[in-house]
Amino acid sequence: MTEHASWRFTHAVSRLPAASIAGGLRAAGGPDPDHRAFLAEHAAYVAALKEAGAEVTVLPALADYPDSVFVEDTAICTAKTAILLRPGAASRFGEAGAIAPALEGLFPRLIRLETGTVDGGDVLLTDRDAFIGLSERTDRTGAESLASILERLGLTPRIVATPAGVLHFKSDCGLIDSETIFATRRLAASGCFEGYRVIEAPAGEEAAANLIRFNDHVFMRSGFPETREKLERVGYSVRTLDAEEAAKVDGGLSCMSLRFSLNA
Ligand code: CIR
Repeated sequence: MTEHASWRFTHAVSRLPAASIAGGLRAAGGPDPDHRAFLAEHAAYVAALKEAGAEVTVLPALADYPDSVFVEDTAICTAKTAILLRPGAASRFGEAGAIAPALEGLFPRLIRLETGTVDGGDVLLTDRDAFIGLSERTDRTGAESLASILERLGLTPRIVATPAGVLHFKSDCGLIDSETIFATRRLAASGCFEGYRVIEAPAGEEAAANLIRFNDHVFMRSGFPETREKLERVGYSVRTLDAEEAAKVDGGLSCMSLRFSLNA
């Protein structure tokens, strides 16, 4: 990919949370998200991306798919090409087909993953590499199939492990610039980020690891002061966003958008 292509973006796609989000998947039980509060969080999220320079397409809510607000899991977006994935949870598989028309309208080319399962939350793109985390949602067949597509698009695939008990690879990490990844200690300790500078999430603030870099800012969840301080100390411009409702159904900031550049 071109320089800074993994965090210099012109566009984003998101989807409004449906009232059915109360039935969203979650590993550990816990309370349902409040739909009204989720809508407010989502509106603030979209506004922040717009402020950071994105043209944002906000798709309508899909009542039939409780987790469909988490659009990241349906596709991988690179310059000029979107790859439609095969989400690993049965209740989410149809979300990819549902988002296809919107992506077809934006991208000159749409490629469909043909085999296995992959959730976009398991894929971290840098300017040169594509980390694909094997997880409960992303199987080896899907990972290898996606790897060969991404290789043809000029990225070096690195199929890696997601720590046990962690939903997605990117639940535990996020890109903060072309050479730097923010990650939990448990993920960083696996050595998977060899060749990159890794900034570790402070102990107790692992839930802040799912952050996103969008143009000039790093967006992270509010409520993690040590993380914020750590990132600001090394010079990043940090913006915090509430994601309490998303977190009730195991979502974070990266999951609520597809981010890409159509000018590359
Ligand atoms: C799920 O379990 O699939 C949703 N409740 C949460 C998905 C979060 N997506 C992401 O981290 N990319």
